[in-house]
Amino acid sequence: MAKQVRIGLVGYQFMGKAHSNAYRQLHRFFPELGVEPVLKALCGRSEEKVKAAAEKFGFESYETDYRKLVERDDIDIIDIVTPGDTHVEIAIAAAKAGKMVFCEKPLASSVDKVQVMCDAVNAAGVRNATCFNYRGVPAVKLAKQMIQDGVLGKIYHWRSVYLQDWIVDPNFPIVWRLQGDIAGSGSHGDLVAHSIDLAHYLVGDITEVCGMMDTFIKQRPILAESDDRLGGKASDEMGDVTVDDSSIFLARFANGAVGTFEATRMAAGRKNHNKFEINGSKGSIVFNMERMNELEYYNHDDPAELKGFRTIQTTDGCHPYTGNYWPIGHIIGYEHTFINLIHDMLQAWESGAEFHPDFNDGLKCQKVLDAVKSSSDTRTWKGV
Ligand code: SOE
Repeated sequence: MAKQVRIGLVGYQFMGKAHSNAYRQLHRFFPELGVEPVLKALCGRSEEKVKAAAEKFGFESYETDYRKLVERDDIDIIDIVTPGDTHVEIAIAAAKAGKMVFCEKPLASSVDKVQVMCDAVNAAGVRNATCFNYRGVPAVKLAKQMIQDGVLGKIYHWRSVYLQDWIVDPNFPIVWRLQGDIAGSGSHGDLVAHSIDLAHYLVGDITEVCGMMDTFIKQRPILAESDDRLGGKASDEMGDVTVDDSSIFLARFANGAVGTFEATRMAAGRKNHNKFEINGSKGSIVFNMERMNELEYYNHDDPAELKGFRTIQTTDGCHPYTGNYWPIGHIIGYEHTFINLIHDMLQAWESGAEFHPDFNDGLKCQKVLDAVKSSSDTRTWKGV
């Protein structure tokens, strides 16, 4: 009989859908984990909407005030998937109530705020995790194993682009991800945060940055009504865009590697082009989320006549997570990154082992984000 872990989820739009789906699927694909998530309560401010979402996602109950949710004694983990400006207060309340806290990235909009969240979970001694879901991609975990095993040798270069195009249309409305007071930043915290976390995970700590952040479309229609697919209906009124459209920076790593990072939501034709290349003394790897079931690998030690990038299909059962899904070659998708990350998080929850990415990893990421912003504002290199 699997042990139950009882989930209280705050927020029910795009990420609410992704997280609640992951909890529902987990036990079906990973029965040996011995932990089964139970969707106890969904929380949101509008009773009508949260009730409908709770029914749709399969929650047993709903709450309209997160303060009531965190106090419930039938909940073990508070999962926060609301817009960024609400994370701090909910995380603090959850930690004070003794609950484990799982929170979407970026944790907050500044190092100071994220530090407050870290202090709260540390003071309460509660487990915590940050949803950097791309750590749950089989190819990314394989990349981690290869680097740890020395397959790439000494790492010289990190090169990432995270490109999307969903705000290219100047009439795309100012949803919360385009509002600085809510999201904190634009492509910076939304996209480059993922690349920073992957770089930390795969290469190591970033120590110095030189950044350039820009906003191309400074006014857009004000939002009339949001949907759960990043967009919504535009009104006739115009408003200011208060976040970056594009964020680019150079970085130095503590281990001597160097990196380039680029993120934008204005790259026409690019949908979820979360790509990185790592070059080491013994070879290179390339990953692209748009082809997430593959990892390209170049082995510098191959015989000269056979040298060239090969494409590893990471669907073979021997690759991380994949033995729990489909027969060889039957691919997985975006939603599985959440199932896999939550699998690892709950495995650690059950065993009491340390888990990453935790709030401290979120803080490390935020330190880089803030340093890049400050570098861009002052047009100088900044230490992290
Ligand atoms: C939108 O840019 C978005 O959904 C991000 O908010 C997610 O973090 C990223 O994984 C995919 O794109």
